Amino acid sequence: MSSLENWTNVSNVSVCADDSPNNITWSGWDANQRDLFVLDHTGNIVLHQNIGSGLPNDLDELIIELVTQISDCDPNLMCGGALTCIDGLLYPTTCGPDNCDDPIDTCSDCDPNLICGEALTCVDGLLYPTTCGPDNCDEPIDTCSDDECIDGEIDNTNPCNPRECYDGQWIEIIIDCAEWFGVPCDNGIYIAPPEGVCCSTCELYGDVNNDDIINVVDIVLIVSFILGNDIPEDNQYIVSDINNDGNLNVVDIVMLVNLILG
Ligand SMILES: [Ca+2]
Ligand SMILES: [Ca+2]
Repeated sequence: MSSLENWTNVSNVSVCADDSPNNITWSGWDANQRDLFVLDHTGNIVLHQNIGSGLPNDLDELIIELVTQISDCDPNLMCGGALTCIDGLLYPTTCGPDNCDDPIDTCSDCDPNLICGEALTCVDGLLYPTTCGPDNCDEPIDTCSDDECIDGEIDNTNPCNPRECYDGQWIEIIIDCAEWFGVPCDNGIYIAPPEGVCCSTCELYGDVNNDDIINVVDIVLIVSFILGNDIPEDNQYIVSDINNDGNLNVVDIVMLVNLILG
């Protein structure tokens, strides 16, 4: 081959020459004069085009794409021989993909032998049955939201188990209600709490206006319920039905009068 300078414009560009008369590459690649070949970094031909009428418009993009395909791994790294799990892929050395190793299997980073607490734990939107979460190879049992909060915030969604935010974490507040501990409601009945309140309240039979006193005001109210002049609230009906027979009538008035007279 002579006059290679003609091809490199007397610069230091690398050139490979196809020895004549065999021209093995020329023949093997089915080349013609002014054919452009582009190879990727593994030697595969990715473009073969005659450029007698100019370079292809997308040549820049093709070259950039090919460059990004070149891995930055180093096959000469010194690596241990241990199987290594990285991003769900199993590699034969401790270097993993940094050593240009190809993965030999899929894998999991978790360790089923970890010692974990039993609390439900939210990790990345998934709920796990132990404090280790996925590190323990636990399968998620539900979705969840990572529970962060602002200090001082109150969550009263469950009034019997309200939560207050302290140090960015929800702290549960334990509510104890008298009824749950068998505290008797003498001469009265536990009335279910309104929405947003945990504990039932002990209300006296006959104390229709719930002022802790049984007197003529309560009699007037019961009479007005019986006559239909007023409609009792649910809890008023319960404490007005003094004999607890499900009806409001003169019997309840008589009993209330007896309660007042002692
Ligand atoms: Ca009263
Ligand atoms: Ca009654």
